Amino acid sequence: MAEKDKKVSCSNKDHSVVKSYTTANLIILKTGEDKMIKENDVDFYNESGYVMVKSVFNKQEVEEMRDAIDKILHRATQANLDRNHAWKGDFLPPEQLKKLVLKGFHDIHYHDSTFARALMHPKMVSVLSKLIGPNVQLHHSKMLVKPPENGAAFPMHQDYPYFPHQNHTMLAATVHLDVADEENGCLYVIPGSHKKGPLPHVGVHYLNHKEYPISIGTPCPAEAGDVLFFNYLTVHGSDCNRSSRTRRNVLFQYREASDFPTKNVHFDWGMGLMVCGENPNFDKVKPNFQIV
Ligand SMILES: O=C(O)CCC(=O)C(=O)O
Repeated sequence: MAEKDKKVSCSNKDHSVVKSYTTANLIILKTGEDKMIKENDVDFYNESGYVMVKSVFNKQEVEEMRDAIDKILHRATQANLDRNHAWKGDFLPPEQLKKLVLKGFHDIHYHDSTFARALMHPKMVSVLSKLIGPNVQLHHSKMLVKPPENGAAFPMHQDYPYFPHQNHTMLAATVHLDVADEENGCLYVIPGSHKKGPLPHVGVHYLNHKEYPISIGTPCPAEAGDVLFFNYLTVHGSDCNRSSRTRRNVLFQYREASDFPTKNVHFDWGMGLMVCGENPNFDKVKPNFQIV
């Protein structure tokens, strides 16, 4: 008998149906998880610094995250904290820059439990444990909503300068909640750029846009539910949203549990949360910062 069809005794009235349904579901999910990425995907990530994983989240999960984003935006407006988080700088002419809008908020898993579930989703864990290793921690979470017509651009940059770590295991998992393409500002990456190590940025923010225009990157179009994983040394960015469609992403940043920060910067609530495995550093479970 196939494992998924096995009936397991339990005390429910309708026990055989309930339990065999549950067992089958678990097995289907487990099979799906195991198949999330293969060895050659891990090799691709190590060589190229990024990998796109299709259909990590299903339609219902995507819908839940979209609803949660709407609610966060609504509460931000009510709290009078709905700011424009579009990046500033010399990468675009000032008159163009001032029209651009980004709805970006950090710590989204503290705003809505949907994101706490998403960042620990079994399919995410399956990919993360292959790309990072058995012991994975959350670093932070955020949402990036590019509205239609004037959604903000991200000049090419590495994430490294924002939160440098010793072993460079840090990666972003950017979850697409809409179809993303070149028209509505999908992500671009420079394959293999992570191998160059930390690059000089303008301030700490972005790379010289003349040397690194967004157009030199490889576009990463995606469908809702797909997740793009990229190392924090991988050069990436995205163009403006010129379409009539919104582009919503949520981004989780993760690291290996023994990869420690080299600078006292960028501390967020929930940093160090164990996403899978165990913390091998028994004496380092409290964040090293003061509550003000
Ligand atoms: O979502 C995007 O378009 C880019 C986000 C990004 O580059 C970042 O948050 O570092």
